[in-house]
Amino acid sequence: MRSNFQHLLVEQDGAVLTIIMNRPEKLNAFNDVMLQEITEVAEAAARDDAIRCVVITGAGRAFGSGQDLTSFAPRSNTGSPPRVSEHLTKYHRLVLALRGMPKPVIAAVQGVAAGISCNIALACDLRIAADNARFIEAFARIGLVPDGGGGFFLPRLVGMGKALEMSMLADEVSGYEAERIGLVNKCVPLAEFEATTKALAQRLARGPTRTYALIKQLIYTSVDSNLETTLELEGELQDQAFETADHREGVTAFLEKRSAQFSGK
Ligand code: LHQ
Repeated sequence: MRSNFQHLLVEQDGAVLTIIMNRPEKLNAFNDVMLQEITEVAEAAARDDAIRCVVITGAGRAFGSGQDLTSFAPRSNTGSPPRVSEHLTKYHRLVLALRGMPKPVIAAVQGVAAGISCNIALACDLRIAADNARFIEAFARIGLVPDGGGGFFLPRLVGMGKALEMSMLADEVSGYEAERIGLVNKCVPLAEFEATTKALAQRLARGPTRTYALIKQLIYTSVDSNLETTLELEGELQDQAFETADHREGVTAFLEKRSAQFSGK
């Protein structure tokens, strides 16, 4: 994986890869270069067995402020409107890379997460917020519908009523409120944010990585499926999990009354 990026900082600490969106003067708004770079890194991380957990976060005082509105603006004069749906397919590639990543992905959100940046956080498996976090489904403020998978993730995380409220009113949701409604897994004081994120990422990176990939498949398939189909899938996935070295290690460790040392295999 290359290490030189225009709008990203990428750091590897053991088996944890941290991707830092880095346009702080624009609150990490997505332009084409940053979107292309983060997608490239996410896809490379998915293929790299040495990486067992991915963290996505923002530089400076924000997670991200959504699409850079200076680089993708509506045309006010005559002429054909910009094909926003074509532009969105680039975001969809990132969303699919995060959901399909065969290892855990954490969004670490401090400061504002607005518009499509908020929804990229929702595409991750787990979310940690600092107590200065501000989640804004800002789309309706500029006459748009939630994109970047927001229409899918929001009602599944917070229920239909809150999803409609957040999308229509586009009001800020604080970190602690986000924790209360299930939008994030945990909100912590800003002073503890980095250490909490690191501890969770390192813990996940020591876990049974292949099984985590199967868990993602099971949970994400189930929300769009019925009980019978999910039970069938559960059997197929458990067959695979049962064959992993980490399953054998987990059982052996239990029987030997010691902690399991998972290899991710
Ligand atoms: C920005 C941005 C930004 C450029 C702050 N762009 N510069 C849409 C269209 C097309 C295709 C694809 O999909 C989308 C999806 C979307 O993401 S739609 C939603 C787009 N985002 C927004 O509508 C949010 C716009 N930003 C804001 O409302 C505020 O900046 C928030 C609430 C995020 C933060 O407010 P403050 O903390 O008060 O910061 P600020 O407004 O002072 O921003 C700091 C700087 O960042 C400022 O630049 P300046 O040169 O004046 O210091 C802003 O202009 C710039 N910035 N967001 N999206």
